[in-house]
Amino acid sequence: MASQNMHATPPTSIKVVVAGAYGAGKTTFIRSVADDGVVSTETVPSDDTETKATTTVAMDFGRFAIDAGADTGRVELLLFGIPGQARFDFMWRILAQGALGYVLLVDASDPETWREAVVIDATLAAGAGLPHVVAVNRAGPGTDLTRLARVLGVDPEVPVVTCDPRDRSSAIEVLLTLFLEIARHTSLPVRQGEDAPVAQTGGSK
Ligand SMILES: Nc1nc2c(ncn2[C@@H]2O[C@H](COP(=O)(O)OP(=O)(O)OP(=O)(O)O)[C@@H](O)[C@H]2O)c(=O)[nH]1
Ligand SMILES: [Mg+2]
Repeated sequence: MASQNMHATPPTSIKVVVAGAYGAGKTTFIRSVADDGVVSTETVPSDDTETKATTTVAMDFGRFAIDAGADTGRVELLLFGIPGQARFDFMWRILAQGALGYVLLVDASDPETWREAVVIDATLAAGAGLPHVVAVNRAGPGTDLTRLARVLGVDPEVPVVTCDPRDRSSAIEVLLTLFLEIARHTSLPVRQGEDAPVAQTGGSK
């Protein structure tokens, strides 16, 4: 006998990249938001000048499911986090292959990292206008998002939002914004209002 789910829409999987300079919070972001287990490649930095206990040396991986409404159904974002250190920049291009969008995490409190963020942004967008969102963390009362976007050379059409990667609901907001950007650039039918996309597993873990 045929299964009741035989005609259910199969989940759509979309590859997205979580990018940003060294220490921007990429691994933290994916760990906060991933629905189940996360694959990480954390190692103690070999260089004493590094400021964190561990750094990503290859990639992070996690999944995040979205209920995209009646027309599109369930969409699974496959999240690939890049290593921030420039010596692993060959991984940026490898991880970007087949991606439909990316989050660029930018640390508002550390202008020394902004140049690197611009380099990563250019590498991922590759001139093709890949949909993306700029997520600004460690923002303070004096953080001016419009000015920061201008300093980074971000296209005025690209959403720039604040984010705390340690907070699941904050990270979810960023991914839903990215998903709407991807839908806008593709043929995915996504509605606004009551049928707008939401996280499939809720806002907190
Ligand atoms: N206070 C504060 N801490 C933050 C914020 N975002 C990230 N952090 C912290 O900053 C650190 C970032 O570390 P990771 O998540 O390893 O950063 P990463 O971008 O993956 O680093 P690499 O892979 O080494 O490039 C973590 O300890 C986070 O808890 C923020 O908005 N506020
Ligand atoms: Mg990392």
